Amino acid sequence: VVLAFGAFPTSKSLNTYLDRHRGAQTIRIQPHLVRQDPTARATEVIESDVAWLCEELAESVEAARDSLLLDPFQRAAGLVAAELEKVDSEACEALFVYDAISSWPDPGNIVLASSLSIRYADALAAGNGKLHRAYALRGANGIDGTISFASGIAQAGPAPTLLVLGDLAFCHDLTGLMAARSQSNLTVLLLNNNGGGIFHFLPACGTSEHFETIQGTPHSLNLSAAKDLFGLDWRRVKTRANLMQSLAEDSQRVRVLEVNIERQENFQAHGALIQRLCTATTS
Ligand SMILES: Cc1ncc(C[n+]2csc(CCOP(=O)(O)OP(=O)(O)O)c2C)c(N)n1
Repeated sequence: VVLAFGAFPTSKSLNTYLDRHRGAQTIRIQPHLVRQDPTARATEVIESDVAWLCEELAESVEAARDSLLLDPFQRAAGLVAAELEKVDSEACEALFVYDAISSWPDPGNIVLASSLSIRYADALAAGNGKLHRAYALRGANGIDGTISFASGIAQAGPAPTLLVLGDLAFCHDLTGLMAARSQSNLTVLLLNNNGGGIFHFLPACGTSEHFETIQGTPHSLNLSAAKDLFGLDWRRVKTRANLMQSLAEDSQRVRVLEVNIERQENFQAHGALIQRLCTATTS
């Protein structure tokens, strides 16, 4: 039985997994009856206040620690975490994201931009036992408004806030730095791969001579010029050790840590990393 709460999930891995188990009884629980099931998996829809229903269910359900799902997932997460400790690649954006989130203070906020940032965190940094509040913004279409969003979260309280985003999302909301610049509790991990890194993960990548113009969209801007414009603490981070050093240092201003990895190189290193993690969890 699958209980589905809230909006339709965006995670491709989760959707693929749920599609593989279409035979399962799937009950959607949502506060209204507006259809939220584009792939028609639900066998039933219950209109209810979600928090109230969860509380009521919790009263009548006996918690089982030896869950069929939880245990294998936790075992796999443990194996992945152990393997990640041994990986020393410097060519993989995901590992910079993993390091930053793993070392981020607790309690703290993590803001994940659309595109690869949220996928990296989803793949590698889940369940590290820390009290992190994770935020993501769909915006009007995905990569818009991200810096302003993170600025609002940093302003809402003293907790240290880490924003992870790509260079196009950064450019899209550059003026968000106007509002953000007084937030010394905000750190921006900028994954600058000079364009849309996510498109290298699509099957269409490399099939057309127009790929770079239409999807890669390199801008070749010197983004660190924003340092003077907005009075930022800007550091170019070349290695994962550099990143850890920079994170450990105090900053009185908004801190931007810029990582530069070439898109195709990142794509290949990422594939090798995932392959290695799969092997570690299945062998
Ligand atoms: C406002 C908006 N414009 C365009 C898109 C289409 N889009 C999806 S991902 C992406 C690339 C984003 O590049 P970047 O922010 O640098 O992140 P990366 O892909 O490198 O992780 C684009 C342009 C979108 N989602 N939202």
